[in-house]
Parts: sequence; structure tokens; C-alpha cells
Amino acid sequence: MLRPRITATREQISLDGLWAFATDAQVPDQAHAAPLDTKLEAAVPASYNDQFADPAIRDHVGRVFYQREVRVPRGWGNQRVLIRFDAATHAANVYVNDLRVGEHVGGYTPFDVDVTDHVTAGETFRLTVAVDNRLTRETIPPGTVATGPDGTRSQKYLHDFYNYAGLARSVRLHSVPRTHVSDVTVVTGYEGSTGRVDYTVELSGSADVLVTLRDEAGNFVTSAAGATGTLEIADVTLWQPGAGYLYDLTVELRDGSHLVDEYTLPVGVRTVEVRGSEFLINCEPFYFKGFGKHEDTPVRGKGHDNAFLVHDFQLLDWIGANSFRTSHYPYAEEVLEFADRHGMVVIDETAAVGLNMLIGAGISTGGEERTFGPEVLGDPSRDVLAQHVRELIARDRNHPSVVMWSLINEPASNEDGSREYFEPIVELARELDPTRPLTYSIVMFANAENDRIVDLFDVISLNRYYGWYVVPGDLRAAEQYLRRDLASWEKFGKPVMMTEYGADTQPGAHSVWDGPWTEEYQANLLAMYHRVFDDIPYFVGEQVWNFADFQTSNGTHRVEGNKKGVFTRDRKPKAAAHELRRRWTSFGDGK
Ligand code: GCB
Repeated sequence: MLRPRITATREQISLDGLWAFATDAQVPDQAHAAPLDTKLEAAVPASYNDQFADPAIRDHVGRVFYQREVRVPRGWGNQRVLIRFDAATHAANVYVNDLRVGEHVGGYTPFDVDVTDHVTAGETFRLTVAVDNRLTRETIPPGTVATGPDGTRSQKYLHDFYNYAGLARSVRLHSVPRTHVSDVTVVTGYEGSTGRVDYTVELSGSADVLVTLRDEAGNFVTSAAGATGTLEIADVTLWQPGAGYLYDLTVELRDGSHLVDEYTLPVGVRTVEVRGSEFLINCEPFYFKGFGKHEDTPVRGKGHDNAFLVHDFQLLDWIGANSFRTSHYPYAEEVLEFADRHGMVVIDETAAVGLNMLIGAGISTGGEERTFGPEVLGDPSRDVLAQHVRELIARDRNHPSVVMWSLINEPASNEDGSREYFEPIVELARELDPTRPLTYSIVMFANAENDRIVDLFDVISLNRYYGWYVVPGDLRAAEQYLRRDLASWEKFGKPVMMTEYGADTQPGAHSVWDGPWTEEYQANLLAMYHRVFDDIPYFVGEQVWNFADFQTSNGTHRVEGNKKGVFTRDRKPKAAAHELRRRWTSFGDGK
């Protein structure tokens, strides 16, 4: 799925800004059929929840309406006109004036609505989007909605981050020519100093295809004709961790001398491979240093914000990180493009989080409920996950920064039914992208003996909380558990990494003892884990949970959210940040 870009043949206007806003408790069901009867305005892009000082909006369960007038530029008469939503969390219906023109399910992947037949160049239309935040057993992530005796709905979910919703990413009106490039796929490699770009162009309509590759300075490198082919780059500059070199691949559709469409895709040339127990980027062993992150900031919720993007990457650089995981959903495309340009390595995760009935917001629910089966997460849920995986891979497969797909976070992979549920998903991901390794983050309860799906994946990623949920405050016992646990995975002969480890930490709390919640404890716990990691030859990376504090649902173990951040929610370093910086700046990407 191509990201809209302005080119010689394509235009766009941003629809970001302030939209009229109301919940479905405030306006009638058919709210799209007239100007919204509301005084409220909501900023886009941003989750709506924290923008208002009204608990009825923050905790609203159901649909909200966003509405604005849009003028179609008068020169777009001969083009197709589309609206791109980078995300609508979790499901959307889109209306032009009185008419429903599109819908989408899934809160973290983009979609286009083709409105060509419903709008007129030079004129305005009323655009309404109804966004539904409900999570059920047939959504990814899953949840349950309960209705109280007074008819009030409440939302429950198992994952440990707040259910922010709305239009958290950009919205654009864009034009494409009637005959146009509809998709481009690249697979890159190299031999000696010669780079290779295998490309495939899909088009709607028919035209001659010409592709041209230019280097970062804009110099011509090579070109080819035809919808599929291979480009060779003499003396290639590879995309490397920490040095994100990008070529521009420009696709032109021509009809004789007439330029029908043009689209430019940035391309980084690099390879990724798992060999034995090593993770190789460009045939060199790579060691992941970094974090699981969240899209989470005050007021905006999950709203994309370029200032936070720049600042977070600056902090990643400051601390010596080379990578992060997009826990627990695909992030805004701006984030991946930035990672491409700056050589940041990304593990790209789906929104499959909370597929584990025994864990709620990070801790055991103590229940006995099974996770997989027709009465809980069955075929409908798996079909939704499959569609989500299709959309994620279609969106992100051309990003050089993305070196691995993380298909699930902490599923109940130790339970009956997990293999039946996940095996087809793994097969699908392999078919859609045979070039990238696959992983999933393994929950504490799943161990090397009882996990039922680990053999399907290439890299073993563990989330472990010894010293926090298990033996809190006892780092000696925690170290023994950790050593035993890590040793037990060696038998699979695969690379092992830690995708979560950490401790909640209240900034300003201090102790000379091993006191949970103190800044010293977080730093000491991380140092203990690192001592253990350094003894394990098949270990390929450490990603601390979490980069920054983030908002969660309410719970007695959450103090204004999850405090496992190495930075506070407003990005101030805790003591552990300095400890990590000392370690991560002391060795390179290969360790
Ligand atoms: C986990 C989850 C993560 C939680 C974390 C915690 O295992 O993957 O989403 O936030 O634990 O802090 O409990």
C-alpha cells in the first residue's frame, strides 16, 4: 500500500487541524446527515480522550463523530480523489455528505477511501468519520464490553496500555491519476560492491513503466523499463544500522512522451538473515540495544507528534540505542520513514497483544479461562488478525529499518489451541514476506518446555520480570531464575533476545537497599540482567521495558500509568538512563 506523496502527477492537502467532535451519547445515530450539533472541537492528529476535561468523553465506550468541511481543489477534475486515514482507532465509517463511502476495521493501519464519484472539483463536501473504540473478542487487540444496569457501557481489555482512540494520525485528501502506480515492492541485496534492487510495480490501467534510481545527492545511478526487473548499483552504499543511506526509486508511467503518473519510493539496500544463533544485518552480527516503546504522550495520547519523534530519536541516540520494537501495534509511518533515514533498526510489531486470558495489565489475573477456542478467541478473531498482518506487511515491507516482524506479544503460547490459532498466521506472514525473520515476545508463563509455537519462529524473544513480578526486591534470587531460564532455550539453536525486562520506578524515590520503585533498584536490576546476558553466547539483544512511562487502564499496581520508563512520560532521564548510556556507548552494534 503506497503512502501518498506529492509528485509531478499527484497532489494532496492536509486535513489535519480542528474538527467538530461529539460522542454518540451527545448526537443522534445519523449524525453524519447534518452539521454536527456540538460546540466541541478535537485536534487531529491526536487521540480524543485526554483533550477534554470530561470523564464522560475520556471513558466513553462506543462511537464518536469527527466532522469538517473539505474543499476539493479545482484542478483535480480528471483525477481520482481519495481520502487517506493513517489510522482510525479501532474502526471507522466514513461519510461524504449523507452517504457512507467507506469503512475500515483495525486501529493502527492506514486506509484509503475513494470518493471520486461523490465529490466535485472546486466544490466543498461535508466529511464525517464515525470512529468506534470498542474492543471485543473479534477485534485485535481483543477486549470485552459490559453494559451496566443503567445502560452505561464499560470496556475491559487485557493489555497494559490505555485504550486511546480516535484519529491519532494524519488525514489527507489526495489525488492520483486515473491510470496510476498502485503498488511498488522492492527486495534488496548485494554481491561484493554491487547492490541489487529487485522491483515489482503494480498499476491500474496500462502504460509503459520506466524506473530510475538516484543516489542521495540526486545523481542518476541506473534505470530500467518494465513492471518487474532488477537494478544493479555499482559501488553501492549500503543502508547500515546507524547510517541510513537511501536511494530514490522513481517509477514513471508513460504513454509515448506523456507522463501519466510518477511515484518515488526511498530504498535502502541491505540484507537481513538469521544464521544459526546469529542475527545478521549485511552479513555482520547485529546486537539489538534499545527499548520497547509506546506511542504515548500527555494530552495527545497516541497522537503522532513530530516534535516527540525527533526528541525520542535524539534520546535513543544519546543513550546509545540502535533499535526499538513497535510494541504493541504498528506505529505511524512517519516513525518508520525517520528510522529509515537515520539508520534506526526496528522490530515491527502487530497489534496482537492481550491474546492471553491469564494476564491483565501486566499481571496474572489468576483465572482459569482458556484463551483459544470457539467460545473465546476463535476463527473470527484469527481472521481479523490475518487481515491485520496483510495490511501491516503491505504498508511496511519496503522499509529498510524494519528487520523483523513481531507477530504477537505475550500470547498464551503455553495453552492448548495456540498452535492451531497461530500456525496459519505465521505461514501467511512468511508467504507475504519471505525476506524477514519472524518473532513473537514470549510471556513468563511460557517456558522452553511448555511453549507450543516457538519452533515456528526464527528468533526467540523473551519478556521476563525476575526481580519485579517474580521475587521483587531480591536480585540474587532473580539472577538465578534468569540464568536458568535463558539456559533452557539453548536447545532450539536459535538466537535469543530479551524484548522486555525492567522495573516500575517512581522518579525521585531513592534507597541504599534493593527497594522496588526506587531509581537505584531499576538501575541495579538492569545491571544484573546485563551481567547475565554477557555470559550467553547465543544472545542477540536487549530491549528494556520501557523507553518512557506511559498511560494504562486503572489498577492498584499502576501509579498514573506504567512507570517502567527509563525516561519519564515527559522524557526526563531516571538514574537507569545514565547506567544504560554507560553500557550501550561502550560497545558497537555487533557487541
Ligand atoms: C508485559 C507486557 C507489557 C506490560 C509489561 C508490564 O509483559 O508485554 O505490555 O506493560 O509487561 O510492565 O507489566
